Order: sequence, then structure tokens, then C-alpha cells
Amino acid sequence: MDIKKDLPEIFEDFSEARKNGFIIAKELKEKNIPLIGTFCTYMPQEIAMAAGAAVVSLCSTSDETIGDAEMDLPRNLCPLIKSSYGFGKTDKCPYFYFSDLIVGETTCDGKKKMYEYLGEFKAVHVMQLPNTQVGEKSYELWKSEIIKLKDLLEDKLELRITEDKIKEAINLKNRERVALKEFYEIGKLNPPAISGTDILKVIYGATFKFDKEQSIEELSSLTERVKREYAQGVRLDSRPRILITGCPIGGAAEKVVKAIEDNGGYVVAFENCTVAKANELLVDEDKDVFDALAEKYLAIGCSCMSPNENRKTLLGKMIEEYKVDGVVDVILQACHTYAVETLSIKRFTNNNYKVPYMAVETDYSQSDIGQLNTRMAAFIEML
Ligand code: BJ8
Repeated sequence: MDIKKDLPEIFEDFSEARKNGFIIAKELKEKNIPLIGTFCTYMPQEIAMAAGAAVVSLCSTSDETIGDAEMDLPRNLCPLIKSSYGFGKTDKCPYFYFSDLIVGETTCDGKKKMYEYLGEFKAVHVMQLPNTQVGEKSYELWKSEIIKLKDLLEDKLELRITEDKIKEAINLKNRERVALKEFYEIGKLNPPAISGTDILKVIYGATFKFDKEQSIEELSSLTERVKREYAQGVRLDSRPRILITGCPIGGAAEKVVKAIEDNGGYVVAFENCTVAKANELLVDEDKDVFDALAEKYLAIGCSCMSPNENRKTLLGKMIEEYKVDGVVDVILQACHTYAVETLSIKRFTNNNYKVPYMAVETDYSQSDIGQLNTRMAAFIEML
């Protein structure tokens, strides 16, 4: 990271990391480094890392390939699923193109059925994720699926994944999570140091940096610099502080963050998978590696789980710690599990924390920007 650059330029550099993907993915292939593509936070990345592979989140956040996907899939389906399938079908995503294996999980119905078709033109492995976090059987199933993934990667890549290698990967991934967390926790500063748009640029961009040691270093010095400048008086104005929860929002759905920040608020916290859901919990480094991984990943508070108390636990903690004035629940169109959960999240925020709540349904098009602006302006005005 060039320390002479000003902060906005550094935030842009993180954003650029994804766009440089083609070259980076090609370089990895030339060095014979396997690439494992993922779609979901439940994927235990440490197993692939222990195999010496690079793990990448596959393109699924733009409407560029939705038209191609709709030739095969129903139109009334979540844009994330259509976009994922469309990128796989059209080979427009360099990460898809270069992936040796794509690992999916049986999360929501649309996604797990889409993998069946994706498997027709890509190597896909689907991990059987239980529908509940409750009970020994769910835990045992998930642990056995993690071991199965390890066995499969050993066969496919013709190598052995030792427990020591998994331990190393757990340690590295934990350190990366801590660095990410220390950065996004800048959102706790009041008034804010930086906008939610910039927080997202860095956190989302960091997932496309493959040299994790370097990325950890860059994140740590960026966090330090923002805090230092804040102490010297560089800060934003005081505005209503918004927490975003719900579906993942990197890419096209970032329009919601923009609508909030263009209409008088700042997003100070992201509870969803793009930020906190993926990074809050660390993997226990003192346990058996498979137990530790099963425990960490199964605890993710996704609406695909029933019941989904872990979402509320994290949400409540963040509402308090980030001194949130309002909660915006972002629902991607036709995402039934998050849409159904809006009632219980509304009750939870209104009743337990007395914080106003609003749910917005959106897709990857730009057609609802006017409507988003109107709704956000009204919500923020009321806070
Ligand atoms: S752990 S949030 S990344 S499943 S694809 S559920 S938006 S209908 S993405 Fe997710 Fe993993 Fe859960 Fe996180 Fe809804 Fe669309 Fe399904 Fe989605």
C-alpha cells in the first residue's frame, strides 16, 4: 500500500482488487495454484487453504448475466442466484473460468437447485448443510461434510491435507478476520470517521486479495491511519447512524448504501454476510480442527437456519455497540427466508432495542433507485 496516497485513493485501490481479477487468476493458474470458487459464508475456506489453494468468492453481484440466466431459470428468482448461474454459463467471470472446483452448500432452495444445473458445465461439489443449528445430529452432519470436503480435495488435487496445514490455515484466516474486524469497527466511532460506502469498498475488495499476509498488513495500517487522522480531527458530520442487515450486498445492491448516505444518514454497521456475519466469530485454535471448523461455520446466523437465534444475537450486540439509530433490512427479490424473517427482526429491533426498522426489497437493476431514495429520505427524516 502506497502510504503517500490519500484515503479515498486507498479505498479505491481495494475496490480495484476485484476488477484486476482476470490477471491475478491467470497468474495463480500459471503458478499451478488451484482456485476454489465459493458462493457462501458457510464454506470452510481453511480446508481449501490447507490444500494450498486460493479461495475466491464467485461473481454474483451484478445484473450483467441475468438475461442469460433467465433463459434457463425462472425470472422470479433471487438475483444473486440468477447472477451466479449466469456468470458460470457465460464464462464472463474470470474466477469462474479459472476455478478448479466450485463449492456450494444446501442453503436456500433456489441456490441448491441452481447448483444442479451449474454442475452440467462446471465441477461443482455441494456440501449438505443442515437446516438447523440445534442438536447433535446437525453438528455431526456438518462436521462430516467438512471432512468429506477435505477428502474430496485430496483426491482431486492429488495431495494430502494434514491437520497441521489446517491449523496453519485456521490461524491465518483468524488473523485476517481480526484485521477486517478492526477495520470495520471504525464504524463505532461517533461521529463517523468514514462512510459506510468506504467501509464496504475495503471489506468487499479485501476478499479479492489473495496474498493474505499482505492484505492483513494493508488492512492494519489502513485502520491505524484512519484512527490517527480521526484523532487529529478528520471526521464526518453527525447524522443518523444506520445498521444494514439481511442479504449480502456487495456490487449492484450497494445502491441501498448509497441511497442511505445520499439522503442524510451514514451506514456505520453491516451485520450481513458481506461484513460482520463472516468475520465476527473466530475458529477455536485449541480444539480438534474439524470440531472447531464445524462449530464456527454452523453458528452463522443465516435465515436458511430454523430457528435463527444467532442472527438476533449478533444484531442486538451490534445495535448496542455501534449506537445505531435505525436498522435497514435489505431483502433481495424473491429471497423467501430473509423476507419471512423481516417480521421477527422488526419485532426484535422495535421491542428489544426501541430502534426504528425498515425492510427494503431490491434487485440488481437500477430501476428502483428513485424509489429507494424516497423511502430512505422518509426513514432518515423520522429518526
Ligand atoms: S450464509 S446469507 S451467503 S446463504 S441466494 S439466501 S439472498 S434467496 S445469499 Fe447467503 Fe450463505 Fe446465508 Fe450468507 Fe436469499 Fe438469494 Fe438464497 Fe441468498
